[in-house]
Amino acid sequence: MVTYDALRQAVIGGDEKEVEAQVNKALSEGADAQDILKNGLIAGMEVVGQRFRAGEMFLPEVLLSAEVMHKGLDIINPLLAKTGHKGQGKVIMGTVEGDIHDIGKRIVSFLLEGTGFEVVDLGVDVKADAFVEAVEKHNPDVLGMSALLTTTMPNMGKTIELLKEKGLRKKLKVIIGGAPTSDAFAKSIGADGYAPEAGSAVELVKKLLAS
Ligand code: B1M
Repeated sequence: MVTYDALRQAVIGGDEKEVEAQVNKALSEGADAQDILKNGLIAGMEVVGQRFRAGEMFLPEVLLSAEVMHKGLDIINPLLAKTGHKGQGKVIMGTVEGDIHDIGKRIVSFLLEGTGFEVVDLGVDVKADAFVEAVEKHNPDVLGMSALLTTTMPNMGKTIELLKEKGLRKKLKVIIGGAPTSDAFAKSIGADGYAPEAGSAVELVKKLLAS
């Protein structure tokens, strides 16, 4: 059985070479790409998040861990795309205008991709009209918006209002997430749902599309 302790430690320690070596080793031992993502890369980042909240890790270390995690993801991404049963649905993701935090949003995107969703990631600092243009262009099942700043949260509501103005709101589900957001906030702006972390975001998307 493949174990991921060394991979998790390499993510936590921000060791790029070791992350790549451990991902390749797991693959050569027959590990499943989704398993590597969940039990190695994401599990490592979860520890980083806990340590950061506890004041045991500092920002530059968090950023380094996120960077090396993405190096690992780069290796398994083509496999995730192959093994994930594409056709679960299409999701547009982005961090709202004025906000450049993207670590959490990328984790949600990768997890959705790993579960078989097609994800169009618009990146960060995405204006309401850019979200709407992307909805018109890609015709997604779900629009996901992320915000990490209390000052940028209102831009989620702005996007939903613009979708309504353009007559697009009823064509898709809208979900939101990011540390300062909440279920109550999602309801107040007319979103269909809120997820506190990446795993529950995937569950939420599945639930909304099944309903
Ligand atoms: Co900034 N920052 N930051 N920052 N930063 C916070 C958010 C802050 C809480 C730190 C603090 O003061 N304690 C604070 C916000 C305060 C507030 O508004 N209440 C803050 C601030 C103030 C700022 C600046 C204004 C600082 C300055 O310049 N004076 C500035 C703003 C820049 C801007 O956006 N315009 C700024 C800048 C930065 C960096 C660039 C240095 C860097 C971002 C790098 C990057 O993203 N590429 C950064 C970072 C790293 C943080 C902290 C330390 C960590 C955020 C993070 O990545 N967490 C953060 C403090 C903290 O959170 N404790 C902080 C790890 C990540 C895995 O978690 O993003 O929560 P998270 O994502 C989770 C869930 O929230 C959820 O799933 C993810 C995975 O489980 N989720 C979703 C996220 N999006 C989702 C979408 C969904 C569903 C779930 O559906 C669509």
